This record gives sequence, C-alpha cells and structure tokens, in this order.
Amino acid sequence: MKAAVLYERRTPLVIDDLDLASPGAGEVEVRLVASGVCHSDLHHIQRDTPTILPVVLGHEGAGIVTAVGPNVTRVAPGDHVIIAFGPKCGECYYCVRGMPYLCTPARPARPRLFKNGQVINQFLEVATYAERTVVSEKNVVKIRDDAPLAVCSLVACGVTTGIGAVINTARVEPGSNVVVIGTGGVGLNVVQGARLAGAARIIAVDVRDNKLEFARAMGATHLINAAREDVVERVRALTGGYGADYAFEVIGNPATINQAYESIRKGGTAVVVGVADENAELTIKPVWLMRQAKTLMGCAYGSARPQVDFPRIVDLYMEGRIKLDELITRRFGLDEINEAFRAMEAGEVARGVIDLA
Ligand code: COD
Ligand code: ZN
Ligand code: ZN
Repeated sequence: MKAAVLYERRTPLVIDDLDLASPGAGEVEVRLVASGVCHSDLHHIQRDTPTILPVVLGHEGAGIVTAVGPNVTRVAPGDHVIIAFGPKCGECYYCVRGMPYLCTPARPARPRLFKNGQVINQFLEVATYAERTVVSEKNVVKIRDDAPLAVCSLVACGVTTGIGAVINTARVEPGSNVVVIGTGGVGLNVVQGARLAGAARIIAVDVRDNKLEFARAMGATHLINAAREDVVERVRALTGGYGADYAFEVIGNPATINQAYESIRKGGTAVVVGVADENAELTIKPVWLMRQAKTLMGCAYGSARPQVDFPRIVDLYMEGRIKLDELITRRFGLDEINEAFRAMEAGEVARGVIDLA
C-alpha cells in the first residue's frame, strides 16, 4: 500500500510501500478517496513538534469502508465515511462530557503501519496521505452516499474547524461584526461560518490579495490587506469606532493574536484557532481583561463532535447553504504531495486536495 512518509523533518515526504495491519477489534479499514492538505501537516514537517517520526501525515480524509474487524457496529463495508482525527475514545473525562476534541485516552492506538517490520506512526491516529488506512471505528463518521466524497474530505478538518469555531466555540449571534485574521483553508471556513451565523459585517484580513478574493467569494463583506493597512484602525473605522464583536485568529502567531484581541470592542471575544509554535508566548495586558471585559478563547477542532457535526455540515453543503467546491483550488496525485505543500506555502491555493482513488 502506498503512503507518503515523513522520515526526517524539513525533508520531502517519501512515497513508500507500507504494510497495513488488518482491522482488529473495533477497527475499520478505509480506502481513502481524497485527503486535503492542511497547514498543520506542514507544521510537523517544518517544526520540531511532539509527533514521533517516521510518520504518515494527513488528517483531512474521506473514503469508503472496505473491511471491519470484530465488534464493529457503527459502519459496514461500502459505507461512505469522513475520518475524524485524533483519539476519540468515548470514555475519558472529556469524551463523556461531550468534548471529544480534548479526548485524553487511557491507551494510545496500537501500531497499524509497518515498513519491513518497523513501526510507522499514524499522524493523529488516522494517517490519510495513503491509499488505505486502518482506524478505530470511533474515528469514522458515516455520511450520506450521494455526497461527493473528495469534496467532503475537507469536512474532516478545515471546514469543521472553521465553521465550528463560529457556531460551537464562539456561538456568534446574528447581526454580529466579525473579523477573521488569516483567510487560508481554515480561515475561509470561519468566514463562511460567520455568514451562516448571520453576521452583519465579515471583515477578512490577510497579507495576500488572492486569499482576500477567496474570502470575498466565501462571504466576506470587507477586506483588509495587513501588509498595506493598519488592521486595528480599519476594523475600528468599519465598526463605528468600537471594534468587532468577535475576532478569529487563524494563523497561530502571537502578533496576529494580539491584533485579534485589539480588534474587538469592550466585552468582545477573540478566538484563537491557529496553532502556534510550541515555544511561542503571548503577552496581553491583564488589566484590559478586567477594564475592557474582553474574552480570549482557545478553540480546538472547532469544538466539534464529529458524529453530530460532520453529517450536519454535509447536509448544509448538499442544500447549497455552504460552499465546499470553491475551496478546492488544485488537485494533486499522491506522488505530487511535495508540490502540494509547496503550493500551499507559496499561498497559491485556498485548499489543495490529494486524490487517492
Ligand atoms: N496577517 C494576516 N494573514 C496572514 C499573516 C499575517 N501576519 N501571516 C499569514 N497569513 C495568512 C496566509 O496568507 C494564509 O492565507 C493564512 O494566513 C494561513 O492559511 P493556510 O491555508 O496556510 O493555513 P490553514 O488555513 O490550512 O491552517 C490554519 C492554521 C495555521 C491555523 C492551522 O494550524 C489549523 O488548521 N489550525 C486549526 C486548529 C486545530 O484544531 N488544528 C487541528 C489540526 S488542523
Ligand atoms: Zn488541519
Ligand atoms: Zn476520550
């Protein structure tokens, strides 16, 4: 089975032939149809993160169940599924409280990928830059089979993270003024989440004009190029001098997190969606938290419950209420995966998708 393996950081992924375990108890095998290219995958190539190498990256995948192990009840061969990344044990402190995005399982998943007997790790327990994968049945979400699977792969991360940040995490009210800083693959979905929530002004901020044009297509009402304009000043000018009700930071950079915090009005909410460097630190004047009664929130995986949210998001797409096709700028073969990362880094694409079937 072919997969893209990261053997060494800051080197290209290697398309390699790997052995995949048969699904054990509670596990399913999925033939992947497509996997989106998310910036978080690139972080693990470029940065020193806790992820152990060698690893097959990819966490935005969808496909068709091809085999199930003993005691699998949620899905059967032939089912169309979107794969939810990260552990989803269903039993830990967080899972039982409805926060599977914070799942802290008692045991890690067993190794399922091998090269000549050597274990190859599965990124976030899913490893979707591969022709097939074996995952826990708790990581697959069955969806309607009339929805195009390749497009639905984006629901596994970017779409759910972005829309979820607005709907689940911040619970933006209709009529709100919303700022989105960083309109890449995830940020564009914060933009369309804000539109879905009925936001009045949706102010998109990026350093690239092509990204801002993507944001306009997803529903942004105002565009700010941070390379040329003062973001905080423009946001204030667009919101009657007050600042926005909500600001979402979708880059993972302390400077833009500060910008989000400064862009909100008194009593407003800034939501950090971006993943910062492991060692990055943030400086905020605590006196503002009190005097200006501002809220600074974190958000993991759009605070989503994939078993509930994925089918809902797919329905919204099938009813024409959200856009997914427009997010995909370019498609690549698995053997073009390093080119897909280059295109993302160069800012050429909204989302790139790896076709696997
Ligand atoms: N000001 C404005 N815009 C900027 C700046 C800046 N200083 N620097 C970069 N940008 C823009 C870029 O031009 C680009 O358009 C955008 O920010 C980043 O977009 P992408 O497409 O490169 O990255 P995404 O959208 O795929 O990834 C977004 C995160 C980097 C936030 C990513 O880490 C993420 O998905 N976080 C979600 C948190 C989460 O739950 N992660 C779990 C797995 S993803
Ligand atoms: Zn992601
Ligand atoms: Zn759990």
